[in-house]
Amino acid sequence: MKRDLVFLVTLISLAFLSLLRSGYPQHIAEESCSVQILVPGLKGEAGEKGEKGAPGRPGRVGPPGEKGEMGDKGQKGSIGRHGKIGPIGSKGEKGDNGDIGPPGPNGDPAVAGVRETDNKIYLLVKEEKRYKEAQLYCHGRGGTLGMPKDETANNLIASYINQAGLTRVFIGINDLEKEGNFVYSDRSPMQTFNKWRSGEPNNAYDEEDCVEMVASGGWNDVACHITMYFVCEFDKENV
Ligand code: GN1
Ligand code: CA
Ligand code: CA
Repeated sequence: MKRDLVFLVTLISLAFLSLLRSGYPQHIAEESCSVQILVPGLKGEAGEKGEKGAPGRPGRVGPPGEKGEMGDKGQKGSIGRHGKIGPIGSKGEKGDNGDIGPPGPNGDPAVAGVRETDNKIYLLVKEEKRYKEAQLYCHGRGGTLGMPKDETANNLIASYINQAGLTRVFIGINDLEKEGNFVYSDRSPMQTFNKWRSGEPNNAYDEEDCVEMVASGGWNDVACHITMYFVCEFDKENV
C-alpha cells in the first residue's frame, strides 16, 4: 500500500517537473511528452548493525507496591503546645462550714443601752450635737428629743444620765418660736408640770432658747448653738 502511494507521488512529481521545464501550459501540445514509469528495485541485503542508540525516556509510573512490614518504633517527640481551654466543669458539692471567726467589734459606743416605761423608750446618745442636729438625729430614727411631761419620766431620764456619769443633756423643750413661751419638741405646750431650776429660765445673754437637764433632774435654758449629749424618746407604738 505504502509503496503504491510512493509510486503515485513520484508519477505526479515527474509530470509536474516536465510541465515546469516546458514553460506555460499552452506549449504542452507543441512538445512531445514522455512519461517514465519508475518501478521499485529488489530489496537490498541487510546493512550492518547500527551503533547503540541514546537511552530512551523514563517509563510511566508503575502501580503502588504491596505494604511492607512494620518498621521499628520511632523516638518519643518533644512536648507539644498547650491545648485550648476546655469547657467549665459542673458545680462542685458544698464544702464544710469554716471555723468560727473572731468576735466582732463592739456596738456603737455612742449608744449606752436604753431605758423604758410601759409606753416609751429613752435612748441616751453620747455624741455632742447642737440642739437642732440632736433633734434631727432623733427624728431620723422615728423619735423626738426626750420630753419629760411628768415626775416619773423626769426621774427616769435623770437617773439615766447619772448612771452614764453625765452632768447635762439636751431635752426636747424650747422657746424658739416665741420668747418665753416654752413648748415640747412635739409642739405640745408646757403644762403645769415643770422642773425649772431656781432662777430659770433666764434667757441669759438674751440667747437661751433651748433646754438642758442637769444631773439633779432640774431644767435650765441654754443657747441652742452649744453642743452636748442628748436623750431621744420613742413611742413603743411606733417602734
Ligand atoms: C450659766 O455662763 P453663766 O454662768 O452666766 C448658764 C445659764 C444659766 C446660768 C445660771 C451656757 O450662765 O444658762 O442660766 O449659768 N449658761 C450656760 O447661773 O450653761
Ligand atoms: Ca429664750
Ligand atoms: Ca439659763
